[in-house]
Amino acid sequence: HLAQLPANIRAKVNNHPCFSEDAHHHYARMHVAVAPGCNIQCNYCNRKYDCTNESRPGVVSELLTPEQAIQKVLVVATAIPQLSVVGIAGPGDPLANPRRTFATLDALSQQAPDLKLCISTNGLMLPSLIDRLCAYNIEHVTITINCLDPEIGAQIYPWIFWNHRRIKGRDAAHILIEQQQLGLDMLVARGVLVKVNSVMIPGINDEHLREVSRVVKEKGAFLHNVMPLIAAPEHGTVYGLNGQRSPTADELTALQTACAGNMRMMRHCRQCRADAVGLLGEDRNAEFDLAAIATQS
Ligand code: CLF
Ligand code: SF4
Repeated sequence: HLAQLPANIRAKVNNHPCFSEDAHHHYARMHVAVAPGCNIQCNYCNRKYDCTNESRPGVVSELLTPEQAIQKVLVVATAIPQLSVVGIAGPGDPLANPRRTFATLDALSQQAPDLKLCISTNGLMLPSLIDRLCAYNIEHVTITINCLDPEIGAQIYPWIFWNHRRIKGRDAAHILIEQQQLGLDMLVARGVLVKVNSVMIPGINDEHLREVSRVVKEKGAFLHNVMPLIAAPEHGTVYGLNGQRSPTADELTALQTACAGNMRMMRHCRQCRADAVGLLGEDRNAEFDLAAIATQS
């Protein structure tokens, strides 16, 4: 199916393991966990752990400074020649940590210009930071969009932090949704390939996600990745504690198949840690701990 894409798009996805299912057998990605803070609260997230917009809950990644991140990337790039993408996906939201995120992107674009840069965000700060982001020649951005309706959003997001204030409930969801949709439009207008991640939450947004898929496709998103909510009491999330169930594998597949009639769906996501290293589904991070990097660089 890659062959059916226009040449300029094909060139952007053919070595990105998440944006192309074919590429994930041959190309590796690494995440640098430089972004600790977050500007919203999701009911499926416990902030002691990695951002659950991409990661499985209950996972703790070691935070790196931008300087440590660059050192690590240079070491990994030598050790894993298939490395094609460096992503920032947590442990919080990259755009809620602009100083650390942009320092990392800046250094990477200078010191590792052959690696693609990728970020995954909740989208709240996308419109205001898009020009800074696009200055680094970013071709791939993921926005986690769980709903278009503030009534549904209020059941997923208890609050956001916006213009130095905490905003709650429906108003919070309204602002978040607006910024996500605006950010999507702005990225598409700049030629950035956008993947939309959605967390499937039974009884809350499961039916609604078909509409989300249809709308983001219409707006020009390239790929939709519906991920299952993983909720267990021991993760300490609101959903985990209040008994919210996860979808079954069959329910997830049925929704992905329903959306696939219209939209290009990702089905090979591995819900990676914020410090994952290697091919999707393998994690070689332990080979590259900070002590090992310090001796090699
Ligand atoms: Fe990382 Fe995400 Fe970029 Fe990929 S992961 S920031 S788009 S380079 Fe990929 Fe991992 Fe799924 Fe994410 S398999 S969790 S979709
Ligand atoms: Fe957690 Fe990520 Fe949601 Fe922030 S955006 S609350 S880190 S899942």
